[in-house]
Amino acid sequence: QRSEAEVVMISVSSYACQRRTSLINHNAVLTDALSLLPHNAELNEDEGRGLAFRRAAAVLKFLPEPVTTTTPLRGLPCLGEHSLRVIEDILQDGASREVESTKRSERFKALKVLNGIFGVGVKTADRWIRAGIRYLQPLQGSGETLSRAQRAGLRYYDDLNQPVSRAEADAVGEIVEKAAVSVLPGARMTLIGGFRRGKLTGHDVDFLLTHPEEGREEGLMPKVVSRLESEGFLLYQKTTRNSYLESEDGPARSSSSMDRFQKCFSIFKLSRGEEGGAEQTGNGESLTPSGQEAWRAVRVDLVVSPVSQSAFALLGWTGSKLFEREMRRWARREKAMSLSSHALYDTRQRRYLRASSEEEIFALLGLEFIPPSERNA
Ligand code: TTP
Ligand code: MN
Ligand code: MN
Ligand code: MN
Repeated sequence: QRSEAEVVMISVSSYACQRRTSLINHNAVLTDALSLLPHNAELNEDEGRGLAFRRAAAVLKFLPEPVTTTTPLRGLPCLGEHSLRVIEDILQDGASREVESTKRSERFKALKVLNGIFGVGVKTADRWIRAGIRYLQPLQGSGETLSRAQRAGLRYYDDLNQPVSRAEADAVGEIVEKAAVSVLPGARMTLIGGFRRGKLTGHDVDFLLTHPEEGREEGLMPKVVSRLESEGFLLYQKTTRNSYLESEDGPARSSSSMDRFQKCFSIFKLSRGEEGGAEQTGNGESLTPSGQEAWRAVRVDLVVSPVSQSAFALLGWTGSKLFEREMRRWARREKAMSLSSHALYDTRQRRYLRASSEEEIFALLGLEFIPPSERNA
């Protein structure tokens, strides 16, 4: 009979993109605790350490059973001394002193509130905290100059911190698809992000738009956005060129393809109750019979991709973020390739590798295909 340690050690790759991570997490108590620590590490501008905690949590998420002792964990990848100490404390004492004192700290509490504002990143939150701003009320009276995004984030703070349900995601999908097809017949919409991975709730809803004929998708985003705007569905929107690409290390890509890759970060006005119905009351003040407001604000991300890049866009926008990160690490370190949401570049052959499906991309990278529902690392 094999020991527990052996069974576990045989099957755990250090790359999350080689592991099948479903939504069933047998170690949520431990991963919840570990996931607080990256927050803290990143706040102290220690991104490497933050990533280490994320990787450790991802290994625990993958395990087929609840962990009861740290013995079988020794020898697993990504679990460093620090993570093991936190796990051991929780298993022995029911809580980790480090995690509990983090949770109690004023700094952490303030970070959670301020970081929960749409448009506020860790750096801004940190600056505000150092200026003595801890909560929403003081921020509003502080004289800090807020961006348009941050003002919208404050206005819809409660709604945006309320998880989005699958029914709401589908309702938004119907609205977006109708708008896309009406401004560009034949346009295709795909649900991406966490909901494509099977999550039951999300912090937003993400959609990929494309058209089967290359080039027809050009200019689609502004058209969709103004259609949605004229129909009264948008409380906020910011359309940008894809700057995500530029921040990645990789070979320079032709600017023509970059110009076409557009995304829109938006806040939708979604009517309550009759999800699925795309009807808009037009009266923001009206209440439902139960006394709720008749609509709520929902964060929605849209991205438009030319069909030639749509497999890469689909893969890159399905997540999880750690899974994506690990795929790029695998590509770079093990295959000397550069993967982005646009393309796969082989640095030895000095050429781009084409792919028209996610399956092909995994194959080009020498990876076993992992379906979206098992990318929840
Ligand atoms: P998110 O919507 O941030 O995350 P999620 O959908 O996995 O989870 P949640 O329920 O919290 O919304 O990001 C989805 C994917 O989009 C993620 O894999 C990263 C990718 N992405 C980009 O590729 N470029 C971008 O500019 C952004 C914002 C996200
Ligand atoms: Mn499992
Ligand atoms: Mn999302
Ligand atoms: Mn998103």
